[in-house]
Amino acid sequence: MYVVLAVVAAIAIAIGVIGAWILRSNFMTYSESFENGFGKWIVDADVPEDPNNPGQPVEWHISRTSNVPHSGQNSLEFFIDGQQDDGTIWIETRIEAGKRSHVKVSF
Ligand SMILES: [Ca+2]
Repeated sequence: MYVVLAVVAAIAIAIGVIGAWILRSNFMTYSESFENGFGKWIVDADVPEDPNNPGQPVEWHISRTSNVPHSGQNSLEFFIDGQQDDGTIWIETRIEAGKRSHVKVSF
């Protein structure tokens, strides 16, 4: 009886370890605290021309700042002049992913 229970327990543990290994291998966490520049991130924008300054885009920037960091000493400040009610600014980076990926972003 004890041998059967031991075998069942060993099989259950093996299934649990293999299952945990498979699930863990499918998850990847990437975080960036911007303590050393922008890390792997690059800045980009799609902004309109400023009608008050023809030929120039509306004022915008994404820069490192020491104001209100979530962690460490630095964070990013996103600014865009919204008076024209248009424009988008962002940071982007490449991530290694499988054929199908579920991405969760938090900030
Ligand atoms: Ca930081």
